[in-house]
Amino acid sequence: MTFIQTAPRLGNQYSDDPALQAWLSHTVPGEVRAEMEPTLREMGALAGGPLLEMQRVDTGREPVLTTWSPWGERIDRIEPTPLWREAERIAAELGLVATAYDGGLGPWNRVHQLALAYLFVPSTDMYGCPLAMTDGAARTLLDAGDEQLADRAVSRLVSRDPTRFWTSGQWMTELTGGSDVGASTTVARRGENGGWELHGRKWFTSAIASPMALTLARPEGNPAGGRGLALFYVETRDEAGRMRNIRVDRLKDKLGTRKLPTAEITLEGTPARLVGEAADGVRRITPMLNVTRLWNAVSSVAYMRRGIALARDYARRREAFGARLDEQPLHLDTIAGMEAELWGGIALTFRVAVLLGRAEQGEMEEGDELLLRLLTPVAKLTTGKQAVAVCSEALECFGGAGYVEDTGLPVLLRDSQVFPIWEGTTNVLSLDTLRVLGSGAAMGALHLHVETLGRGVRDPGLRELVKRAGEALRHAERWLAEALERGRADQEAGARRFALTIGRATALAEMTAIAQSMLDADGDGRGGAACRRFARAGVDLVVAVDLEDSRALARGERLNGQAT
Ligand code: MFK
Repeated sequence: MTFIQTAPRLGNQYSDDPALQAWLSHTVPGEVRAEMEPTLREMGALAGGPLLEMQRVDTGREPVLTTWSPWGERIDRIEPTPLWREAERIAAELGLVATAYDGGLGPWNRVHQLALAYLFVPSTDMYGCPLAMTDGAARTLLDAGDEQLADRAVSRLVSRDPTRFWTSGQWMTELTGGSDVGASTTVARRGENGGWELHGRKWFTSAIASPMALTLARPEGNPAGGRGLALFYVETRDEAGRMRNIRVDRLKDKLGTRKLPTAEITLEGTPARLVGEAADGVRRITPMLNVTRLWNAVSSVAYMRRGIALARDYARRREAFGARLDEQPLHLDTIAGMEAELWGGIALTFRVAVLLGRAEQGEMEEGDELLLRLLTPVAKLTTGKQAVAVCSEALECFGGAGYVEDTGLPVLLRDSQVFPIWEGTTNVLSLDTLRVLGSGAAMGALHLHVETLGRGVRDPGLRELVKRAGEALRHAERWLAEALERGRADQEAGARRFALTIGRATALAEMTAIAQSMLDADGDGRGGAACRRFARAGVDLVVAVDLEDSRALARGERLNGQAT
């Protein structure tokens, strides 16, 4: 009989996940966890069952932009795929945004919400993107203290009723100002009725089908740069469903995230409402940036987890060279390395969720504010890189099948490649990390945090590892001070290695605390195994690099001198 390979299968994505289980069990107080658990279990079953099946059926479908009606009217209608329509309903009903705002768990609401998102996002082909922006818009509008907008928009953004629920877009990127948002050229003018109208071209507008968006524009007469921009609220369609002076020029033909309608649009006098003062737009939109960066980190670890879950299951089903893959040392070694990265990614990312949760409930402890500001970009940039590496490895675990479209595997890698790019590239966020550390106070808060984690670690092997995390942080700090003496260029050139060291060292310290708690609870050494494995892959990445070498290599120019 012809041999047919069994495909990988997924079970309940909550109960089958040792890394998430370990983090929740050893961080969240028991009574709080008991409150969260039923919804996490429900979401885990959905994500590994009916939602996964819907995703399979939706394979290959993409949103459709219809520019003109049959009778010549410009309509710019965007039709999402069936999976995305269903994802929106589920997201509203199960409170994927709302849980952060109306949950009953106080400072743990964020952890609860983002654990739900972690389970949900990989089975919806990145429906986390509109949800991230929706959450970011709610946070931004609440922080702005605009009561009318809170009534009109926030009540919908955080609604659990699918008929009221709105998602929000975030329109920042322009042709001139990609990462450099301050270079944006969209102009805001007063219209005939005295209200603001926006004119300009937005080059990358994700989730363009959303009923509202937050965007930046420069009120006429304002100075150049980010301070001259202002934050605006836009409702995209009028009562009759027509676009409000917004032309959708085309949808982007992207490498991945293809269910997500990302558009180029032209604003042709779009009515808008100013949020706050008519200046300092970049600063005003930073709550949105920070919330979406955290969602990005959560989605990165969620994609890592999905790749591992598939590879792990397949390894049980696949035989080659006379044995199942999960009996073969090198294959086990490969998956173990991926799993250790996941434990580290979860520990780092959910620490940020804990901090944000406390901040939102006004329950911050000393140093929390600095830690939150520092670890948000660090978690985003660290996990973005991890996700691409782990998803790439996951495909390789399937051999040739991982490279074949209708297995549903290649999309994991294509989608994960977005994580290091959008919401601030690795380099932009590394420079942001330098900016945060400018005062020196944030590094002090981080040392204190790692020392506090270390004080609870008693196992000798784990103590060595938490010591190593502390040493990596001190080395990074010394490098920063020395690089500053050598000049700004030296510091900027090393910013990525520096930021990744902060990320990996913090993750390792967090992991040792979980590992100790696991040992104490019932002698389970898996946490320790994850720490050892994670540490072996490298924690301290700071090295001295010659700027002249970089210049010659990057520009392809001749370098006079001898190899040393
Ligand atoms: C699955 C989930 C993923 C969700 C994805 C959603 C899809 C969205 C698709 C997109 O990718 S949207 C576009 C994303 N674009 C970016 O993220 C922009 C990347 N660039 C930066 O982040 C730059 O660092 C920045 C634009 C912020 C630099 O702009 P400026 O004009 O040079 O601003 P400046 O002077 O550095 O900062 C202005 C103020 O904001 C300063 O405060 P002060 O006015 O008090 O001095 C900064 O300290 C402050 N600031 C900047 N970044 C901040 C911040 N404050 C808090 N948090 C931050 N992150």
